[in-house]
Amino acid sequence: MTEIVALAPRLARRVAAARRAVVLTGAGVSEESGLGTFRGPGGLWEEFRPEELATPEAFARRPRRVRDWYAARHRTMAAAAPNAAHRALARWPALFPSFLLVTQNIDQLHQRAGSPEVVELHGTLMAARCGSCGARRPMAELILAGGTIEDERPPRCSCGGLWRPDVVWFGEELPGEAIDRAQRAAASCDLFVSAGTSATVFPAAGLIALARQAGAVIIEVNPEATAFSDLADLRLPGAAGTHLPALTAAIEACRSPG
Ligand code: BV8
Ligand code: ZN
Repeated sequence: MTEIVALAPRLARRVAAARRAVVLTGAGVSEESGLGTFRGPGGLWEEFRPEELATPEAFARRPRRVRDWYAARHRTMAAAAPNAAHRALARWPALFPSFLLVTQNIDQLHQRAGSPEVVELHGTLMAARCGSCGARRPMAELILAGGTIEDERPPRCSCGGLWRPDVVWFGEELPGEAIDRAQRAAASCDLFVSAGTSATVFPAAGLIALARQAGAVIIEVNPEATAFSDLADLRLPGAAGTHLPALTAAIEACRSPG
């Protein structure tokens, strides 16, 4: 049974009038697909600290350990299926004249749920990249080419560079085109939804304040409060797989003519 989100009349009017919507997602929207979050209980980083593994220094120091961590995450991501949250957001391009889906996730579950266009701020684990020449290849291929377990040296590109996951590590710049596009959209939107993110990693989390400064309606979908919860006009305190389909139905209802 789809839970109903009852939008207060004033909010419903603003949502009905919205023309430029932006949604920012984090690990929480993939949690119901069986993928761990980073900072929640049992999160990916409970046993590891981000500095240990998701940094260029960690990869330089212990390439095999970093590569094995990503190979394990790749296996679970490739086996995961999109959930109701991903499927609901795939309906949003039809709801607004202008819509941008921005994700911090690297699992490509939005694309697999049918979202036609996704801005991936932190890259994707479905691809590997040469750290020197920027060549790309499917991550699955790289894992298969992995080499012996004793081999600490990760596979090298024909140019001599090291193959690595095509993700953005801490201390690395985000892809310029991705973050510029996301910041421009957040700074000019009239509806911004933050779903399944602890809003602790920048510059991604900064998008929420940009939307607020633009005067957008801010909706947060998260069972926990975050540092940005007080900016939200509406907090939906629960799972994205429940609240996003309900919010989508509520928006479809208040935008359909008649
Ligand atoms: C940058 C890819 C410029 C890899 C990730 C020192 C040196 C350098 C930079 C910094 C520094 N100190 C601070 C910084 C900035 C740093 C940063 O923000 N650090 C934080 C920790 C303070 N940022 C950077 O380094 C960025 N680059 O700034 O470049 C620069 C360059 C050089 C020098 C200076 C500056 C790069 C950041 C990108 C890092 N890469 N991922 C990988 O995935 O392995 S970030 C990582 O965290 C994940 O990708 C994830 O996307 C991201 C955010 O996490 P969330 O998605 O929010 O997940 P989380 O678990 O935290 O939260 C889940 C939420 O879901 C929870 O709130 C939970 O309640 C909720 N939830 C749970 N279940 C559900 C749910 N919600 C809904 N439904 C459910 N069912
Ligand atoms: Zn190369």
